[in-house]
Amino acid sequence: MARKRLVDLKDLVAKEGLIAHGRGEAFDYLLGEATCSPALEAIKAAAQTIREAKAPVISVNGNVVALASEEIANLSKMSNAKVEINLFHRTSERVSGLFEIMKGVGIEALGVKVDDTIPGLSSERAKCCSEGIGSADVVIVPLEDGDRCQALVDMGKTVITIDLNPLSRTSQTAHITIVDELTRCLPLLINAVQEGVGVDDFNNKENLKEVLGFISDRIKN
Ligand code: PTJ
Repeated sequence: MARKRLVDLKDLVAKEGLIAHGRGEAFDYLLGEATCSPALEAIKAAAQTIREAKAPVISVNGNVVALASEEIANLSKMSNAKVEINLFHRTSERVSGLFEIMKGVGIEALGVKVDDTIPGLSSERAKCCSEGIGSADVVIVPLEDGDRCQALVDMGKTVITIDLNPLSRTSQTAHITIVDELTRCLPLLINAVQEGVGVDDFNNKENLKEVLGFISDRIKN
């Protein structure tokens, strides 16, 4: 299903996005194509952080819109988070196509007219909006690349990511990493925000170790 959505929107998904998707699928097989218990803990921590945020922003790229525009819209509405289109392979056609898809699910996304930059990034992905990522305190960046995640952390943002690879630089750099498939995880995250769940204590490095332990146990058994 997820693959079908990507192929249907192939003009709006970067070629590299299809490669990224394949990488994700490989890790999803290792996870048993199910949400593992460390991911459930990370979802609770993310929900709490999103609820407590003053200016949360969901940063979306081509893959995220293609796979999960409706779920992103629901999360945005549930949490009052703005949605900003922020692309690695930025073209005006891709930005306006993705903007229209988000509009179709009731979201007026930022990112069409950019007036700010993410310091430390040389490429197009540095372009952002001052009323969005530029002034956000919490940024949710699913399927992110490592450099941009690091740059957001360096800006002082609290960064939440969703990434099937627990070893990716993004997973290792974010404050909260949900190691789960995007479309499987978002409904759980939306419920967690709605129900007000949280955690007493969350340590991302320890959580990632637990995910690796989970994968290792699955492979051995
Ligand atoms: O749309 P653009 O131009 O901004 O391009 C976006 C790409 C895909 C190029 C950009 O996000 C990228 O390069 O991503 P990476 O560095 O390949 O990282 C994507 C991460 O997401 C990888 O660690 C994958 O394992 C993971 N991933 C892929 N599909 C999913 C996923 N994680 C969760 N759910 C998925 N469906």
